Amino acid sequence: MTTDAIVVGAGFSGIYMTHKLEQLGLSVRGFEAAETVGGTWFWNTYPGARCDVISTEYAFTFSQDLIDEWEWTERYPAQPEILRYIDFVAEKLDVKKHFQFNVRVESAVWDEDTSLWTVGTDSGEYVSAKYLITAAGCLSTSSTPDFAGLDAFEGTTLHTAAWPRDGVDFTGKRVGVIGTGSSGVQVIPKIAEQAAHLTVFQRSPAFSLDCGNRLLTEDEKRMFKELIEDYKVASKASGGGQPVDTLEVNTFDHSEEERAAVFEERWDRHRAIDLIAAYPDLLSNRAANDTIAEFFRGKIRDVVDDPEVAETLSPREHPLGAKRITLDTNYFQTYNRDNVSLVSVKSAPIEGLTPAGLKTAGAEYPLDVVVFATGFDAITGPLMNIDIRGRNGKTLQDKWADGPVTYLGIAVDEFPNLFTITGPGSPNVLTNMVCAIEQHVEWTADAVAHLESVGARTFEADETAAKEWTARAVELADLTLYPEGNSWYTGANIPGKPRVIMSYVGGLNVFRETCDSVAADNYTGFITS
Ligand code: N01
Repeated sequence: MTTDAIVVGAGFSGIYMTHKLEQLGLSVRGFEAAETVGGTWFWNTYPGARCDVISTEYAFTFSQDLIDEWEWTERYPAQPEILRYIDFVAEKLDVKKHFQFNVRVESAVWDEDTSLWTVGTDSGEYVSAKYLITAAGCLSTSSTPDFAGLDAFEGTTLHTAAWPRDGVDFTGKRVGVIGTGSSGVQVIPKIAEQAAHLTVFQRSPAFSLDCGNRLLTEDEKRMFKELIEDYKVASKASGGGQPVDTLEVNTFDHSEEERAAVFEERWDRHRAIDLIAAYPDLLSNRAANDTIAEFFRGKIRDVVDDPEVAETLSPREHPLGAKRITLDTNYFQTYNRDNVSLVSVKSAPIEGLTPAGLKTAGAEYPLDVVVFATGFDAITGPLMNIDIRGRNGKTLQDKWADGPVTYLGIAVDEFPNLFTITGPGSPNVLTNMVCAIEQHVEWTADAVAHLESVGARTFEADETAAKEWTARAVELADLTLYPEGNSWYTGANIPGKPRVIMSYVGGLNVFRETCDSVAADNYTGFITS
């Protein structure tokens, strides 16, 4: 069977991309591994799962109907509400009909003679298309460390990114949570409320911000809609896809007292970007960063009763923001509970699971349940897990063996007519994802419209353009503190993964202008035939 375009994934990107292709009059087939739309927000149903972007800003802006007809309830939306929103959008755009659900794409092979991609699925179907668009998400391939004894453990193991849909009852259980990133800090307080005892195994402490979540007021909801045009302009002009008021002075232009007042006022805004972007040099000057890092550590000491525990919870290695700042509700307070203990596995790493629990280099912990909050093979994982073969049978795995190389994060040389929405080398996760998705989807739709209008068969990134774009992204990242964080931003969380920043740090606004000028300049850096 042949269709004009195949879309992989039915999260935010997949449903919008499908809508845009349909508007162009193209035939589209979509494949989604889950039973319905939602992407990452379908799978991450662990208790406490909540977005770290304010609800009103974590929504599409391209359609006035969508804006008018949806109302958020909380300032930071919980997973069920976001999933309802994505479902609402998919219904409204009427795109579900293009998707096959419960079907995973396993392979995609480019045919030189026909200039078509043939996609193979786990249901045994093969479908060919002129355009292959991956909307597979940045955080959709979960990662579980390859611990010894995983199979021998007689209790239950869970991963936050593959949570049982009917929930888990921890009452009376001895639970261990491994990982203190965004997922860990959200799930830990919730499990602590139920479990007989919770042991948190922490390798690196997190800089975490109390999200101060609350219901949106009627005024806030009304004002956001009334000022939507201003918001659109401001978010498009911003580097992070969220308007932010960065001061016009650097950190050390302010006295210690002035800085403290700035940080304190922004802490109360409960919005991470307001803190990390308070001064322009916080993410590029380690000494400046140390001032805000120490402010965050002070907040931990204010909350945690036991000074030793507070110190163990205090990040000292990575700069604030080099790993994602986590957003929490009662995270640090949880360590004041009698039924919670913290184990640092930094110097005494986890050796593995035993039939009765977990063993570190220092001790053994009897457990009934082990929760992996150990994150994702991010950004490249979802693409590399598909056997994608471009010209001359070249696999994406080979192509990216030393790290991903893309042009604008959307195209890979030797892989014609492949568009990777929010792929490596685009601003993706360093921005408000929904904004980044809108930009990438709209740019892709315009490119496809152009190709159709000129009757092109193939569209491919030029090798030099891709290499130069990727080198530029690395150069820009090297001017920042991002490379100092051992995180999924750089692939450092996955053993053996090439260590390279996978996001364009130059800002979504600059990126948008670059993409627009590439298009205006007759798609410079692309080879069209
Ligand atoms: O994953 P992570 P996540 N032994 O990679 C630890 C988004 N998200 O699922 O830091 C012991 O951040 C690891 O330790 P270390 C958000 O973008 C958003 O929490 O590598 N520990 C770390 O503590 C986020 O950034 C929201 O030393 C091990 C943890 O596991 C992204 O998803 C909510 C280990 C993994 O943290 C990923 O977050 C949830 C080992 N062998 C997720 N291996 C919101 O919107 C790993 N760890 C709020």
